[in-house]
Amino acid sequence: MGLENIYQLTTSGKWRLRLELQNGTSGLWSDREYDTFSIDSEYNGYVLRVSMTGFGTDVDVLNIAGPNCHNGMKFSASDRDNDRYSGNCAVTHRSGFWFNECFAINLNGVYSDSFRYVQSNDVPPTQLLAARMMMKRSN
Ligand SMILES: [Ca+2]
Repeated sequence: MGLENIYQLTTSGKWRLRLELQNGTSGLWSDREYDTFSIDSEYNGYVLRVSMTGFGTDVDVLNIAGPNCHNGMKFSASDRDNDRYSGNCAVTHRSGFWFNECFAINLNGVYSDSFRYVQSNDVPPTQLLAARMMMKRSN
């Protein structure tokens, strides 16, 4: 589903976002759910807005504290540098995403390369085998 479609859908009602991630080493799936999910218009750079309440078993990977936080960032692509990095994260990591400087997770990343996420700021990134993003209207 494209960004414009997500924007159009999330302009009305309240939407949830569910992420399912398959660990590239163990093959195990983990998931997390955001209570709210929307993106802004193209004019506003399709800014990502998510919020999560309560505690999951994994870190809030889209809203991790520090320079890798995705929440509130515009979407960047190879021809549209909206990140806070001096270069272009989308070029460096060969994918479009809501990059900051650059990412805690890269759901559009290149397999066995930039398709990975951080579980904690203290440990090396985890490679991903597969990932799903699902959205659901909650009211
Ligand atoms: Ca940049």
